[in-house]
Amino acid sequence: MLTFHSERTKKRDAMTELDGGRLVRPFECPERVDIIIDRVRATDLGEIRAPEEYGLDPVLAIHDAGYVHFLERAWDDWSAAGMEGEAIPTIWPTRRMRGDVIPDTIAGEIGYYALAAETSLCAGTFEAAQASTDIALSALDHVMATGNPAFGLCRPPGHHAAVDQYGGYCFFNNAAIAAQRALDRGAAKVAVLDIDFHHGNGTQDIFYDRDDVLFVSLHGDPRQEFPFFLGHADETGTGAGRGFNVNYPLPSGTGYADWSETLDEAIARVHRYQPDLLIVSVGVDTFEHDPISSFRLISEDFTDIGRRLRRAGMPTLFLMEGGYAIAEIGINTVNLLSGFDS
Ligand code: SP5
Ligand code: ZN
Repeated sequence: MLTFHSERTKKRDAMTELDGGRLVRPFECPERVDIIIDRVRATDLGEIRAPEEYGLDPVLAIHDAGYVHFLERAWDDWSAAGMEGEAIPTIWPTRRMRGDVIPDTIAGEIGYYALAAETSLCAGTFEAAQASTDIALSALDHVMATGNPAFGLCRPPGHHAAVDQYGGYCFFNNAAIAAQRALDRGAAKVAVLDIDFHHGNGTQDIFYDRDDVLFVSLHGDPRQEFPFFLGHADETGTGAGRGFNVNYPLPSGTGYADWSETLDEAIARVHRYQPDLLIVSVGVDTFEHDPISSFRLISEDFTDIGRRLRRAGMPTLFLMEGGYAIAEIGINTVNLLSGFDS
């Protein structure tokens, strides 16, 4: 299958992630892309193409304009305010405070727009986020034009990003932006199947009251795992969207026997929906050696996931989300894609 890739995604190279009270080099680093693309080449998965540029219109079809323009200027404002490190929020509009007045200085704005503190803002973040979205949209257009599958090697990832919030390494919600474009270009129904280890809180929230996008997610139980405050099984959608949000929280230590049984259930739900397009939010942080996750999938399991997705028989767009076991991220990702192709 075709892969869409851009070196522009590497413009984000943050120095810091807040992890266990220390500032460490981020798990979500530019080498992730190099390792995956090397594996795509080594296995002859298929042609690698550069994305087209789409500008901000498709981003603004999902995200709040104030949020997008905040991300565009945040690093400059932070530096201009004389801060010495990367941009990290220290206060949020949490319970018992007001969330309806946006502060007008950077230290307050960043708390308003961040959903988590691990993700530092730095120079190049906005450009990389735009490149990531261009990759998703180019891959989408290929699937829509040909009916053939495509892989968007997005980075930074997207599924934690909500209408007006970034965090969990995500800025623009690539899967949501692609789903909306598919609908705008004639699809009637789109399904997003999120198999990243973490719940796709942003994607869920964006489509929570809609029936034209079905969101189905398998993930670590939010009672134990990031993002902690969304992703429970009783979140099934509201209004027109009732019944079109499906969460499968799974316990720490889940291995492929239980995970794949749940995947089959998820695929069956997607199948009943009969979407015109399936978008798979691909995370390989379900791998047994992932440094920040707790499932136990092994490299061969990813090949089997690809095969099961192929049997679902739908036009399919794969978009990269998480996966941080640097040594194996290329093998696991390409196993999934080649399992689909086989
Ligand atoms: C896209 C995606 O996979 N985002 C995940 C964001 C998770 N951020 C919180 C990470 C907490 C890591 N704690 C790990 C402890 C090991 N030192
Ligand atoms: Zn993840």
